[in-house]
Amino acid sequence: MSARRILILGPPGAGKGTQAARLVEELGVPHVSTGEMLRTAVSAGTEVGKRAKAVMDAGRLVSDEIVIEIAEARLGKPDCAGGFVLDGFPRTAGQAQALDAMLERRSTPLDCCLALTVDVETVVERLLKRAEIEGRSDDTAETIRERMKVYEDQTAPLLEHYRGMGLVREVDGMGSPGDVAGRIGEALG
Ligand code: B4P
Repeated sequence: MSARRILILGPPGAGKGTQAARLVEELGVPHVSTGEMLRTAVSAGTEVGKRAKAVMDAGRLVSDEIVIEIAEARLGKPDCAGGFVLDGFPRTAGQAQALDAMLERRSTPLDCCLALTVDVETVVERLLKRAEIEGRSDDTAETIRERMKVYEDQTAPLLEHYRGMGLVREVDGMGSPGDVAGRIGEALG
């Protein structure tokens, strides 16, 4: 597996976080999840966390300004020099432009964009199940619908952007996490 700078794109509940956790283990690179970083900020009650909480609970996107700043800071840390798995960033055209510029400045382009495909009903089921287990405040039926809509409107168009760069490898995200991980392994070669 030669790819080391990997982006995982997919709708909420597609398994991005789940697969990213496996990949980082295998590759020995950091897992960069803006969702995790924002949840940590919310729990710690930081200024960013206070601004992000209501937006996240409503299933909407935290502002580009905040997210780009935390992503840039994380990707600039020394442990990202040898690669990273990006999960949940970018989610808007503005974030994608910022990421492109940041990686270009450092001459460290993305190697691959894994696009996880799933059917919406399955994803809603997965997230409702997670709501029972983890009690995440943005996993209610209403918020999940809003997050799906936001994904279709703002994030799905990024696939075309990365397709244009020749980076997209589509992976079927249905089946068990192990099945999906196997397909990702094949896609990465
Ligand atoms: P995220 O944390 O990125 O949340 P997510 O889209 O729901 O994906 P996640 O990675 O958690 O779920 P996964 O698919 O792995 O973002 C949360 C919020 O933060 C956003 O709504 C937004 O408000 C904010 N945010 C984050 N990044 C942002 C950005 N860049 N810009 C603006 N705002 C931002 O897994 C879902 C569930 O399915 C899990 O319970 C898992 O165990 C299960 N699962 C996974 N794979 C499975 C499989 N194959 N079979 C069965 N279950 C499976």
